[in-house]
Amino acid sequence: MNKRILSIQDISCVGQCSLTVALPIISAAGIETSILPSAVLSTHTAAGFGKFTFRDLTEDLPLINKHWNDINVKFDAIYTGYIGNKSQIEYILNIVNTTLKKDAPLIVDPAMGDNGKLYVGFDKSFVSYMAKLCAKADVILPNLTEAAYLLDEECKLTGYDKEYIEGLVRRLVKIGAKNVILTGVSFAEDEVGVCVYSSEDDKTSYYLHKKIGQSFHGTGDVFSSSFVGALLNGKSLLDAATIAADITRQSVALTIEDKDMHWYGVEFEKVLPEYLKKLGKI
Ligand code: PXL
Repeated sequence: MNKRILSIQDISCVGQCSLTVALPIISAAGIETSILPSAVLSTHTAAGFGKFTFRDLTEDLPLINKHWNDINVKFDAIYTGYIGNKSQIEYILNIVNTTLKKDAPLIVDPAMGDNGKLYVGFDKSFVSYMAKLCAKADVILPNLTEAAYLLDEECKLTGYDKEYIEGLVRRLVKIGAKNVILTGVSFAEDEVGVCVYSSEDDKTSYYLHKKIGQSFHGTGDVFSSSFVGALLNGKSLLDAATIAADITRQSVALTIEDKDMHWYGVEFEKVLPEYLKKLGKI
């Protein structure tokens, strides 16, 4: 029987992020992907699209959960991303408690900021709620900005060393998360990658690769979704993070190669065959 995951994040109708990324990538990995939209937006909220619509679905969350509980719907994993507002976090914790199978993983991408800043619409109080969700997670996938906000620390984006990174991941597991995949780690100008930390064996590993100068919106969602699909296919934390980093980097490279490229997200669709090869599916 196929595994079934629930992904909770917004639908940005146009913008190549959140559920429009998670659904195709995790489905391609052979995992049935149920979704729970936290909000429906006309586009994502980053600069460039102008004034976006935002339909908040907070009230629907407990109703959907009640129906699922009535018919005993259970999931083999839950993966959360961009959450519409802090009051949704309590509902999501309840969904996790009542629908996640015993010993099944909760994977949390605390998608709330980048480049030292929180996304539009979020504040420190939202961060404290997101920290509560991270506390219950088997794996969290913050970038450097999100890690610093979760710890209520000053955000260092450059000029740090391994000691700083390893301190960050160890302080993050003190919040409660069992494993941390920290993204956007870079010790030299021409490289970037991930730090993988498992609290069980207190071990940090790195996967660093050549940096592509241009950054794109939605790469965090491509990374997290590819990671989740690989993890649920039995890959280790480090192997899943390595596959996800490669898929994200290749998506960026192919987007840049496209002379009619769009600016708002990456053309991850082109890399799906490569993803399936890495998972040993084709
Ligand atoms: O990629 C993260 C993300 C998801 N959803 C929405 C966003 C963003 C980042 O800005 O605006 C609506």
